[in-house]
Parts: sequence; structure tokens; C-alpha cells
Amino acid sequence: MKHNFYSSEDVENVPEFIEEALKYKYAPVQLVGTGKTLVMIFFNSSLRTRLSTEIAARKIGMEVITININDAWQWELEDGSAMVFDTVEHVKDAAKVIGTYADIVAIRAFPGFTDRTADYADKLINTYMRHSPVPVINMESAIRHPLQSLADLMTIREHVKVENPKIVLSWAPHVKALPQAVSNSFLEWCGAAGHEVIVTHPKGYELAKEFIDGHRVEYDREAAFADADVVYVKNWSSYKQYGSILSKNTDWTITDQTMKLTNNAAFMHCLPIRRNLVAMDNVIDSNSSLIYEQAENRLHSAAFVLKNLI
Ligand code: SN0
Repeated sequence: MKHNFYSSEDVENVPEFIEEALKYKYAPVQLVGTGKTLVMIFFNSSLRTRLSTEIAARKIGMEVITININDAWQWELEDGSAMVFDTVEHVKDAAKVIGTYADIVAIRAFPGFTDRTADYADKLINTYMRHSPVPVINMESAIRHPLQSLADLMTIREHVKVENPKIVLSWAPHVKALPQAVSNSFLEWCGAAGHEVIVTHPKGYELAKEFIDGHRVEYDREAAFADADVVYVKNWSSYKQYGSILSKNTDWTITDQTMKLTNNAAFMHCLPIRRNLVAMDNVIDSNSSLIYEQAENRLHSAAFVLKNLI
């Protein structure tokens, strides 16, 4: 594994990495993190990421310090700008200073949704990584959520016993404009693991080419769901009309009728899920639902990544 955990590109062999992460899940705990400190920096809300990463770090012996950025100085990302407005500290100064205290740094920073080019350059975490003397973990940046995707693929490997599963990524309605990060990373990691994904969504919700390449878009939802073995559901806002909500069409809510189109597919979602909007209670709570298995694997994916970086 490379110096940082930012995307699937930081892992040499993704299928092997998934297998090793699963072995590590059931192996006796080793205190490889003793005497080391993880600093977690949050620009946005978190439940699973915050708890699973902190508990994973503590389990292998690390100390953990978490800061919510609202409690700290606002960071400047541009080089050479005169900092006469709200930003107080340049990200490169923060990265260099934190790197003298911490052994690993983990960052969550969602997209701003005002400037697609800036969001897709993933400026905050990339600038931070460039200046950080210590490894950086992506805890969901503007465009990627690799810890989630690793846990998702571990879950598929463990629970979906079909040789070459048909995996569907389905858009679902939402009341808020959500990031594309979870969907982008799911496609990226599935591709690296050798799975082609059938992506289904209303017109206008096409994901960025760099993530959709190697996968297939099927606008006909029934055709997409037919014989599926895995249905991964997620809302995302439009990439084309960047950050917009183009549809709140509840025909796209996942119901037991939708699931009946599949080959008794596993239902997956990264959580938090808006119940009876994204999917109905009886789907979320069905025997085919893997949502808690995915969430549990967040602990093991984080522990495996931390161990590798140490
Ligand atoms: C985030 C997202 O990227 O979609 C985090 C998912 C792991 N989800 C939300 O922000 C949900 C917010 C809401 O209002 O439901």
C-alpha cells in the first residue's frame, strides 16, 4: 500500500487487499499502533466513520484525537492569496504542524457544490496530502469514500455467494443534494475488484466519466434490476447540472416490488438512510439487507488500513 489511503489507486492489488482485510478481521488483535497517534479532522457530520475509525485505532493500541473544524481555524487552500477574508491558516501550515504531532491524519471534507472543477480536483485533501509529512486517510472527500467501498466489497465477498454477481447501483430519491462520493468510489473499487456494475438512474444523473468508465448505464430500471444479485442503493445529486436535485420521483424508492425483479438480491446502503424515501422499511429490515454487515465492516476496513499505514 502507498503512503496515503485516498483511492483504490493506493492499493497495489485490490482483490488481494479485500481477501487480506477479511483474514485480518478474524485474526487475533495485535497492538501494532502502540505509542502512535491518529488525528481525525472533520469538516462534516459523521457517525459510522468517526466511531469505527476511532475504535479501530484504539483496538490496535493507538491514541486518537478528533477535531471538528468548526472548533479550529478556517483553512486557506489557494497558494499565494492574500488572506484578508475569513481564512485564518493555510492548509499547508496546518498539515506541516499536525504532522509533527500525529503519526496518521484522517480527514473528512464534503464537496462545496458551487464549483465542480474545484470539487473534482479534491483540493482540500490533495493539498493536505502534498504537504503532510505523515500518511493521510480519506474519510470521505469531495468525490471519494474509500473506507466505505472497502467495507462494501468485503461485505459482498463475505455474503454474496454467487460466482460472478450481477451488481446494480441504483439512484434513489432524496430531499437534499448529496455528494457523488459514495457512488463514485463504489464504481472505482468494484472496477478494481473486477466487477462491472449496472448503474441505473433518471436521465441527468449520469456520474463523471472517470468513474463510469468500465461500467454500464441502464436507464430502464426494470431491465437493470432483472436477475440482480446485489442492489446497492444511493442518492446522489446531479453531476451534469452540478449539485442540483433534478428529480424527487418516488417511483425510484426501493420497495419489495422492486426487489422482486431481482435474483433475491442483497440490499446494500452505506447509511445513514432516509427510511421510506430511499427504500421502504420492509426492504431495509428484510433478511436480504446487508446494511448492518456493511456498517460493521467499517470497523475492520479501518483497522486494516491503519495497520497497513503503520
Ligand atoms: C453522506 C453522503 O455522501 O451522501 C454520507 C454518506 C456516508 N450522506 C449524507 O450527507 C446524508 C444526509 C441526509 O440529510 O440524509
